[in-house]
Amino acid sequence: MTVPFAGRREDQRLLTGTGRFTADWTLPGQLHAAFLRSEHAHAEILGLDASAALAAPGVVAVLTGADTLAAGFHRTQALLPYTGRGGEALKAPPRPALAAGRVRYVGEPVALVVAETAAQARDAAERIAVDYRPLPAAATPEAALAPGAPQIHAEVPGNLCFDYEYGDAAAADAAFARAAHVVRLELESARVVGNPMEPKAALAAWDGETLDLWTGTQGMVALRDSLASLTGLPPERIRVRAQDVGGGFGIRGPAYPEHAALALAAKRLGRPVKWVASRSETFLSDYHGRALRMTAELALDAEGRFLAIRHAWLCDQGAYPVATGPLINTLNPAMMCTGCYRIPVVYGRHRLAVTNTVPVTAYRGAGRPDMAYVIERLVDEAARQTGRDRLALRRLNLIPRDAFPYRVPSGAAEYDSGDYAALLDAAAEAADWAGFEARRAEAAARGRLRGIGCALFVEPSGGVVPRDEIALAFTPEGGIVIHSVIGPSGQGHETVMPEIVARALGVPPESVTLRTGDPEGPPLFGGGAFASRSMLSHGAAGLVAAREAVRKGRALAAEALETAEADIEFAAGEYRIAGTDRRIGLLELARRHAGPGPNPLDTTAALPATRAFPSGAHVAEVEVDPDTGEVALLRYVAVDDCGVVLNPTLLAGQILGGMVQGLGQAFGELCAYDPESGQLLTGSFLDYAMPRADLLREVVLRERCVPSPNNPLGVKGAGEAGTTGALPAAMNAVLDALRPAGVRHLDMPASPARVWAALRERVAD
Ligand code: SMO
Repeated sequence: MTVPFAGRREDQRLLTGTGRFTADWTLPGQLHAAFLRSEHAHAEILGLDASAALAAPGVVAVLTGADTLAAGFHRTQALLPYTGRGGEALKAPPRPALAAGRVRYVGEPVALVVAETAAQARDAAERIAVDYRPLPAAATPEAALAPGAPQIHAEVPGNLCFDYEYGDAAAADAAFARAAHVVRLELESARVVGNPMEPKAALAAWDGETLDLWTGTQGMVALRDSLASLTGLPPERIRVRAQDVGGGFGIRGPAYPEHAALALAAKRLGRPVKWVASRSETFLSDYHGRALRMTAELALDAEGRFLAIRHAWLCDQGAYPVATGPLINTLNPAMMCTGCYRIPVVYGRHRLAVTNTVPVTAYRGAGRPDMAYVIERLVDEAARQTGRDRLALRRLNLIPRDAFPYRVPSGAAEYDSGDYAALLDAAAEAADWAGFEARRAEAAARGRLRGIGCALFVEPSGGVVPRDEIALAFTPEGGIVIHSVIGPSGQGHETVMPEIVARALGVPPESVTLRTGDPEGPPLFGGGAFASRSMLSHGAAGLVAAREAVRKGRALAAEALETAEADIEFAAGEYRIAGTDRRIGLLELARRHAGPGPNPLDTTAALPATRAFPSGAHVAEVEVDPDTGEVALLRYVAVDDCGVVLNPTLLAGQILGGMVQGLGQAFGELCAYDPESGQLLTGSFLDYAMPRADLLREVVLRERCVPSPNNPLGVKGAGEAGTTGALPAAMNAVLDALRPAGVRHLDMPASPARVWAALRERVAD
């Protein structure tokens, strides 16, 4: 039965249970796998006995680190295209597909069992006996960098894998020396778990010499190249396939050791091998996010003007630096290091440490929410310490709208366009900021602590890979297929990509469909759906391709209409001889040229990657119950400049989704390790508080678009803006509520327990 649905094109399939996620793929003769994982944070593997597992019912094979090492699947995956302090490159140790000789975090894959059923594989994995010699572990970056800390990798002396700096240290020292006020904050953006709805899963099969890998991905090429670097397999021998992906968020970007181990098993056994992680396994083995300690200092003159800002970050990379992990802790923050403010001098130093914990990579925002968080908390603190109004202090220091393109003093970025003052005004108005003190008084009469907080941010989107390619294929049935490696995971690309192309071609959107990750399609290069980049990369490439198809059609139309090409004009999907009613539709023209081979209108476009800089002003209003520490988020206003709006429904979905993900971190999510043993303490939803629908009451979303001049669509990106604004807006509101009660400091998450404790340990100054 077909249910009529007027929303996104993909919703018909997803809402009627006919989506195809990784676990839904089944190949003839497929086997099932289970991983045995390390129970130690750091240990030597003295011996491994798989004989009982091999004798268990249904078991076909057991692979260990010896096998993956012999196959050469222990390679260095993470590289940075630039050096840090003292010209030193990132120290990247090899990443084993299965641990050989040593385990470095709880959950690291040690052995792979392949059996006829998944239950048999799981049962047999428990029969593997591993003889471990436990080693001292370093479960925090402070512990890892301390003198005498256990050495986690021979390649990373002192466990410091990268030491990055930007800006001008001497100029910053001078500015701080002559400042009228200096404000300093130490904050944490604690480790979080991505928790996509779809757990990690993969199905590996070999077709001759080529690996087919079905798995959750944010981009077929990105995952392919990452897996190639992990295994040494040539990229052209890997085909990454996916139809539906249940959440990406950054952690479905890079390849995992499980992918490599499954690939090897499938090759050895000559049969497809499938693996689906449990939720507990997802907690223990998906890349984690954030894990940052941040110190920031702001220097102000006597009038409240910002003179300089200094950042010092300590970034936990986990046990292995992963492809995107180091990048997000260096370049992304350096591009945002002065926020929306005209601060002439900056210096930042970010130290990246390896620890005996799950590796950390990009997680929605990838360094952006953290930098926005620390800057906006700092500005609020500066306002409080200098006795200034929070909004007035911001307005005094904003980058004005006529200052674009604006070069960030770190030199890492040039902001394309924006109107930050307008965002702030619109947000303050929509939030009724002016009427807040009356609401605070009314709440106080009820014994409640009410607070309001705002956050302004500007963040990078796009970039990451050199170019993005799109192909348009005109089908014999009279439709158009967009081939892309974009890697959607719920954003609505199947709806918006055809809209972009259809609009440019003047054809009905229903005649255009998006096909991603189609191995039979043309070979394309391009980045995936990360860094809020899909529309300004693939979307804009779609527009370029559509325009090129129109251009190609002119000569064919001239021929069909028996006239000179110069006489042809194109509008509303039709070629016409200027000044006459003789015309032919684009789709009709394509149909006439349909044949067994490619259509002459088929087009491939490559768009060099560009960046844009979305910005926003978010306001949160909260009420705290001082008896329980419970925080109610009463109202949230988000005013965003994401550039040109392509589809308002999808934009709202992106902003809302990002916002809830950020609010999850602000109010509940925390991935905790025992600092001594390195055991993961929050390994299930019983211990790890995900946001629920009742978190949100009233939400107001507005946009104030300033088109980006950097791409043909004028878009700026929206995938991470909600998260970037949510952390600082929410926490500034909570601190505003708690300050009258004497609380000066609070780290995320503002959970009832933490808020309650802070109210009892209030620090007067
Ligand atoms: S955190 Mo993202 O997928 O750049």
